[in-house]
This record gives sequence, C-alpha cells and structure tokens, in this order.
Amino acid sequence: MSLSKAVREGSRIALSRVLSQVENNTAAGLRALDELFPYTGKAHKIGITGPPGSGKSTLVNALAKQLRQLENDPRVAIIAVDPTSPFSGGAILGDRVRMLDLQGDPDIFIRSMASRGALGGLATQTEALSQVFDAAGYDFILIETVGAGQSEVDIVNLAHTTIVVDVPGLGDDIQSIKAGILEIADILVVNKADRPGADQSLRYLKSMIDMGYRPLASSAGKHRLADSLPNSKPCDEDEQQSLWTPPVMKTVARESEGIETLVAEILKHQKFLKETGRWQLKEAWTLREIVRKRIEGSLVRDFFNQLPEGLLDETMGDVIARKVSPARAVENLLTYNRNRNQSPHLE
Ligand SMILES: Nc1nc2c(ncn2[C@@H]2O[C@H](COP(=O)(O)OP(=O)(O)OP(=O)(O)O)[C@@H](O)[C@H]2O)c(=O)[nH]1
Ligand SMILES: [Mg+2]
Repeated sequence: MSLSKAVREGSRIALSRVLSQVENNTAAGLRALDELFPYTGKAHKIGITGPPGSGKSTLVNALAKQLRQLENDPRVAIIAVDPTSPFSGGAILGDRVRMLDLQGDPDIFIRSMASRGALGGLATQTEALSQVFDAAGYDFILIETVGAGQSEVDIVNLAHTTIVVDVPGLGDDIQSIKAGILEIADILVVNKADRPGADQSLRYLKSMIDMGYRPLASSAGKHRLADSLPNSKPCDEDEQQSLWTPPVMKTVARESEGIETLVAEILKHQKFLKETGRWQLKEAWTLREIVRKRIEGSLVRDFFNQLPEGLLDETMGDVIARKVSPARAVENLLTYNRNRNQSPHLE
C-alpha cells in the first residue's frame, strides 16, 4: 500500500512520515501531496495567534479536548508553529510538555514545526502540512503561531477562523496587542481572565470592535477574495461588514474555563462562512496565495541557481563600493540571466 493511502486509512506512522517528507519539501513529499490533494478541502482550519506567553498552547490544548466532546466525534490535528530556531528548541519542548495530556487520544495528532529555517517559507510549509491532515480526515486543524510580524498575515491567509489571544493589560492605554492585529481576528479571546484587569481588557477590545475594526476577510480582504473566484460577484462593503462581528470573550485556559463558549463561537463562525459562501472564497484565496508563494520561492531559487559562481559577489563588491546602486545591480543580474536563457548556447 502506498504511504499516502495509508495516511488516508488512518495510519499514524504513515502520517508522521509523510508530514516529515512534506515539511522537508522532498520529492516523496511532493508526490504524497499530489496524491492527497484531491481528498482535501473538508477540514476547518483554525489559527490561534497572539503575543508570546499569552497562553496559546494551553488554549489549544483545552480547545482540542473540548472539540473532541462534540457529538460528531471530530478528529483534531494541532500544528504548533514555533518561533524559536530549530537549534534552541526550548519552547517546542514546552509545548510538548503542555500538550502531553492529549497524547493518549488516538484522534488527536500534534505536530510542531520551527518557523525559522523552514524551507519554502512558513506559510507554504504550514499549509502543506494542513493539507496532509485534511486528507487524513482530521476535521479540525488548530494552528498556533506567535502574533509577531509576518506570521499573523500568513495565518489569515491560511485559516478559515482566526482567534487572537490577548491577556489582561496594564490599563486601557497600554495593551499587549496592537490595534492592527484586531483586523485579523474572527474571534477575540482575553485569556488569563483569572488575573486582574480582564474585564477592562474585554471592554477595551469590545470598544475597538465597535469602532469598526473588522476581520480582514470580511472587509479589506473582500475584493481580493472575490477576485480569486471566477463568477463571484463583488459584494457591498457595508453589507459584508455587518455580517460578522468578532465576539470578544474571556477564558482561563489553564482551568479550561470559557472553552465551551469558544467552541460554540467557532462553530457559529464555521456556519457563517458556509452559509455566506465565504468558505469557498477563503479556500480559493488560500490556494491562490499558496501557488503565488511557491512561484515566488521557485523563481528566486532558480534565479540564484542560474547565476554563475562569483557574479553575485562581484556585483555586491561594486554595490558596497557604491559604484553601482542596488536597484541597478538587480537589473543587471536579471538581464544577465534573461540573456543567458534566451541564448543558452552562449556560455
Ligand atoms: N494564570 C493563568 N495562566 C495561564 C493561563 N493559560 C495559560 N497560562 C500560563 O501561561 C504560561 C504560558 O502559556 P503557554 O500556553 O505556553 O503560552 P503561549 O502563548 O503558547 O506561549 P508561546 O508559545 O511561548 O508564545 C504557562 O505558564 C501557562 O500555564 C490562564 O488562563 N491563567
Ligand atoms: Mg505556545
């Protein structure tokens, strides 16, 4: 039996192997993705992002357990994207320890991946892993990333539902999350609500939402989403905005408090996406982004592979000596490769 068939039939060993192949971008991994892709498109991908230490892993742990209680007995996969370098590994170990109690459940699968040093970029590899889980029949895929920098944009391109986790702040004016991150939230969680200031943070976030911060996918991202589907009608912005108001809620992840409500909101969002056709739009958008990212990655790789040895160093020498501007240097290198491709016999 082929490895990908074994994955679809529920073998955890085959799944582990394929996940590694895919994460390392090997030829076998690419083949497995080819075979598995037709079976994808069913899983609900949920991104969990927020500041370091806000309790994302603890929340994911509690969430996975709560989702497992649902009547239809869903299977849950967890991808923990870790910001630490593969060398230090400290936080990865931390996540593993925190999620240890999930490991007895055969219908939960946990996978950590280091964001730094991941081939092909965070988004493409994370998306590729989620495809494998999707084809393997996991109903929910929880993806934890740190809400700092690029990864939060990546997560919104990947997840159907994005949960932003905040913690009680130090006051109304000093918040641990920036207003910008609110735009990516479909659901906002104030975790560590056992700490003082939780209600204040809740009020602050609610007021920000009332002031018009809306999830990217329902407002700013709408046109791009619509563009990515043939025959899709652009929709009225006001109408779109009124459709989904991100709920704001408190949790104490460590005590599994508030998790039932969170699951209810997730299911509500899932229903909303499906009923409004946004589920397909998101899928189309994600696939488009993935293809774009892969093209970028492969063009850049080809570009450097094609340059004769030494030319880049030589060019950089000129740039550093301020004889050639960076922009001109890039033009020169691009032209060099282009000419070379047009007349490959000229060597
Ligand atoms: N008081 C309190 N502590 C919590 C709660 N949830 C998590 N913690 C603690 O907060 C610390 C960080 O939790 P994690 O789940 O590792 O947080 P994280 O956001 O995944 O951290 P990184 O992945 O390193 O960014 C741990 O010591 C948790 O036990 C909570 O609801 N209340
Ligand atoms: Mg974590």
